[in-house]
Amino acid sequence: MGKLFLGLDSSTQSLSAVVIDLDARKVIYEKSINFDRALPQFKTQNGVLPNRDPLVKHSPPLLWAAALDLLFAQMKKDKVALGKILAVSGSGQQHGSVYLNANAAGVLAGLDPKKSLVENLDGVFSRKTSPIWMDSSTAKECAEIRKKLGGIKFTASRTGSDTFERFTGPQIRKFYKTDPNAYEKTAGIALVSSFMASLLAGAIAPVDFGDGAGMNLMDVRRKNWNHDALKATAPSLIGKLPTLADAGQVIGPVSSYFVQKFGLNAEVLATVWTGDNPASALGLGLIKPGQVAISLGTSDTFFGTMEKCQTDENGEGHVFGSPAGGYMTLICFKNGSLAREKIRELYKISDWEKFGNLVAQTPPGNHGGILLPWFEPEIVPRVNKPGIHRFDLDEKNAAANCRAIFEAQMLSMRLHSQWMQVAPERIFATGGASNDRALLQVLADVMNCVVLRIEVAKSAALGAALSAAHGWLTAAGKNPKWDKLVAGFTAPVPGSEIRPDKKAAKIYDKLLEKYAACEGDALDSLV
Ligand code: XUL
Repeated sequence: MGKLFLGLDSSTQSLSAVVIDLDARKVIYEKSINFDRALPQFKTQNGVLPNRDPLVKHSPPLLWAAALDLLFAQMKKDKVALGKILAVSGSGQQHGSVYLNANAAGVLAGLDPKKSLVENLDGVFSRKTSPIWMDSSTAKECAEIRKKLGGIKFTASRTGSDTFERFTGPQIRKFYKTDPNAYEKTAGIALVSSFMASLLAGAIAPVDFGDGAGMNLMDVRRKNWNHDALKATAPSLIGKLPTLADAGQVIGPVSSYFVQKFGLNAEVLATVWTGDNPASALGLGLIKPGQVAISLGTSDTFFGTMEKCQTDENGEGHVFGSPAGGYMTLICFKNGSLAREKIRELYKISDWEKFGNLVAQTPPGNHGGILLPWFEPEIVPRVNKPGIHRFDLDEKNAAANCRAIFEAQMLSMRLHSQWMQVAPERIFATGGASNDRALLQVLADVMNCVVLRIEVAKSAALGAALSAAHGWLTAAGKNPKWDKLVAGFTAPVPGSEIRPDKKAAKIYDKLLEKYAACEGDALDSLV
């Protein structure tokens, strides 16, 4: 058995573990605890507490702590060699925040293994529930902070992103405005990632530069708290925020709670966690500037790595610190598979193969037909009034509409990622819809770039395990190299390479201009 590292991922609906054997370059164990099913006493639906206001999305932080106990118990039951693990790291759903009172640090330092984590944490919260990334109830606070920081461009260039409803700063401001007493009693504010790391370390953990950039509070270039942003958010905030650090940096030995209760070695290192997207980027092997992955899931996400910090003047994309050094960008298109499925339903197409055949019956460029598929409110571009818009496209022509949705989504990605100034050599595609070769061909042609499919189950937890390995090796003075670390864990699916068709690529260069004009017209009509 080689060197073992544990990566955890605390996501919206579940807590997952991945154990890697670094020397064998293998994932040797993986497991997930589904919150709703395993911990029904917290009464969550898909990990979120029901609320009368559809914009408010909170979760109980104790649920995450209870899941950590359950997951370790499960690993012990499954006879994972917990005593051989050298370091633990993790990732959390981004932006969510946990509010701790003055008792927290003491309680964390003395976690009692005779009690559960939930029992231990009784009385450490100044706010019972945590707003999470799905919350969109802070439009007012976003506008207030953005205004104080000098508008979209300045907010984005300082903090890495324009203010967004789900980001932590606007959420903190709303808490301060609606419950100033509880805000005052808050001694520490953690992210989901740093809260979980604090449990493992038995001490208040730092926030890393990846997840920290999802708060609208960190200076993304200097990598420290930005005092103007803090001032625009809430009073006395600096005293409530943890320090900032690199993901994977050693915090100290793991709390004796986990040693005594689950048999971890007393020398296991607890390290700084990061956000699930930065961790996923690592898990997908994105470690060099210019590498791009596109995750085609419920929503479509565009990830890219950059050496220098380049922020989006239009405020649509985000820049986070990358755990592998440098920066990563993230652009989230909400109407991903959701919109593709809606078109399939609309034209009563029974499966994706038939859908792909219809796409193949139409030429690249679709004779100039454009479809804007905003079935749901869209993040990029910002659309609050959902609806679909057709330009030079016959609604009755099923094949043309199937091609049009693929083309519109890929053209939108190209258009809205131009600010990154990254010309990728190849693009990795992942997520459910990356099985669809017709879609990937459109992607390759629109981007004029080779596309390769990559399949990594639990990419965030794998990235976290790699981050733990990096932290441990660094602490041992070994100067680990990221390309060597990730090698062997992530590889493109053999035979999945799709090359761009040069003729089609030229057609899309032209169509991009038309797409941008149509998008502009549609957005104007919504104002
Ligand atoms: C990223 C974001 C989501 C969450 C999901 O900005 O809000 O991807 O991180 O867990």
